Amino acid sequence: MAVERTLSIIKPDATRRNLTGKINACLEDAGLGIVAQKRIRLTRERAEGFYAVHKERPFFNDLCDFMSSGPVVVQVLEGEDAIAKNRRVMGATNPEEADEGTIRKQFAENIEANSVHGSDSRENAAFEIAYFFDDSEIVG
Ligand code: IDP
Ligand code: MG
Repeated sequence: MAVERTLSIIKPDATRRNLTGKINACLEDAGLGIVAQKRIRLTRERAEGFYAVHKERPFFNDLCDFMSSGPVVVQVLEGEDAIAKNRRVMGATNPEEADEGTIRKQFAENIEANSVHGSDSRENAAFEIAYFFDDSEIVG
């Protein structure tokens, strides 16, 4: 296993409920370092660009509305096997199917408002990190 970086987003349902600190604690307790972080409000267009891979999916429009409905916290996580590790800590997309102890099991409201995003591959992690961060903003 290698040290990797992955893009994480704390979604509007979670920032609205003041869950940023609790979610960050889950990430850090799992051994993921938060090496960059900022709270921003996505425009509809920026959300569409981020989720472009999903543009043919039936939930795309609702998802882009949701992701631009309030503040998000975008962050770069770093650690051994960080991409897969973060996906394990997040839990399944649908919180009803998520394992006990995962972020989505503990905090998600539903399959759309599911509190966190995490990159699913090295290729997507590289694209998604560059979508929000300059190299100079990432301090490992
Ligand atoms: P992931 O976030 O677990 O990787 P994806 O399939 O990549 O799941 O979907 C991206 C996001 O789109 C999900 O996190 C969720 O917010 C939303 N989403 C996925 N599937 C559905 C659905 O069936 N209905 C509504 N929203 C969905
Ligand atoms: Mg995904």
